[in-house]
Amino acid sequence: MFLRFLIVACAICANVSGYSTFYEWFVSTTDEVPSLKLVKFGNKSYYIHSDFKASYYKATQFCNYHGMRLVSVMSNSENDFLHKEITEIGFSFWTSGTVDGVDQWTWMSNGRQILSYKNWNIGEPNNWDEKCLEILAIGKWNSLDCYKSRYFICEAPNIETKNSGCKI
Ligand SMILES: [Ca+2]
Repeated sequence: MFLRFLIVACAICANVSGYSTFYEWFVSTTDEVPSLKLVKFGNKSYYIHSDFKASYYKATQFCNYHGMRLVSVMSNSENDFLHKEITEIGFSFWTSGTVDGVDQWTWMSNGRQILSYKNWNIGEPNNWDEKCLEILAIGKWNSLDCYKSRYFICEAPNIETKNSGCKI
């Protein structure tokens, strides 16, 4: 009796919230996983996160939770692409760049030292207490206290479809 009441109540509830049948409501709960809006450039996909600001560490955690990593900017063309994406938003964004104890800046997401391509703003990096790298809305890089709150960019390799390259 109680089970019947529960099913009827759920059916009514589902109807009120926009589902025409209890079955539709029941099935829909399994396929409503929110997905991140990605933009692609080269062999990477990016998530430009501007919903809330976070520290470098929380930004890293967010990207990892979603199967991504905080962005590493490996070339001028990649920096230009990201600059165009963030300039309209008008704020700076965390990257995975950070500095170790011997003043060597490194992209934490891939372990590569920042050597061949750099795009520091004039006078940067400028403060030993600023150990994380943000990309400014103007496209230049700034060293910043890792605990400051900023928007951030996650990246992931493009996923190839299983049958890519197959001829039909
Ligand atoms: Ca700085």
